[in-house]
Amino acid sequence: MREPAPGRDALYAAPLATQLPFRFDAAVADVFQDMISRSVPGYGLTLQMLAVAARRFAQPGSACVDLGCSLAASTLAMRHHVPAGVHLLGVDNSQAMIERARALVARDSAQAPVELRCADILDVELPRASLAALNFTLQFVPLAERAGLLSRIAAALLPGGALVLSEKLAFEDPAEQELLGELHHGFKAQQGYSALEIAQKRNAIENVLVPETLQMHRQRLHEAGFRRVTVWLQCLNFVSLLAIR
Ligand code: GEK
Repeated sequence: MREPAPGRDALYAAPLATQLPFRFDAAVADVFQDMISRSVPGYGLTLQMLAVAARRFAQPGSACVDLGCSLAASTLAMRHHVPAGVHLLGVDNSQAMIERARALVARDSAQAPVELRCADILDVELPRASLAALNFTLQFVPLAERAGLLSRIAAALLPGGALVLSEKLAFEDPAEQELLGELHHGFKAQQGYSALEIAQKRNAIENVLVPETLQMHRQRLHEAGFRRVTVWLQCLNFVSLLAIR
């Protein structure tokens, strides 16, 4: 198991000769906790809300699943609040993330069993679950695969089970898109990222992270079989939805 280096993200700090598309490789995994905390307004609160969801929705004899688990932050947020008899499954297709996540889970004090699997969430067989987290992951899944994935999650959830879906948003109104994009960059600047870092990261992530509108998410969740869909957190162009089966 590889111990995660709790590094500060400076991956885009120096001018890059060639700009490669963003990948969840070892360099990103090493600084991921810092990167996501300083890039996603409300990220810490989404983790706190997953703990609230675990208390409300996790049922003994079922699983809580964390799809696109990265360093298992959402898994661990749930793990500390599930009742006895719940097991957790975290899935990520980045080997670098899973290696570091295993080390973090090994150091964690909670008791509920955790399995971390290096796999594509589009292929993995989902266990019978009472709570699922897609915390900033659907945005990396090809558009054509998103509806099928949500239907599979809905089918795996017990009646009354819930999905927490957190995403970066796009807006139909160009002025709203521009304003919230600008404010998001303002947030990143306030978190200590330079203008060069913000610009180089934006170029790297373009076409890798593909955001959609809130209306699209709501509609697709209903079509997948969720009977209640509600926004329970939003900060700028980042939203978290609670969808109940
Ligand atoms: C958190 N949820 O800290 N199969 C498996 N994993 C995938 C796939 C896929 N098809 N596509 C992307 N990933 C975490 C944060 S990060 C969000 C999630 C971000 C994985 C990818 O390897 C990465 O680890 C994660 O999804 C997205 O609560 O970086 O903005």
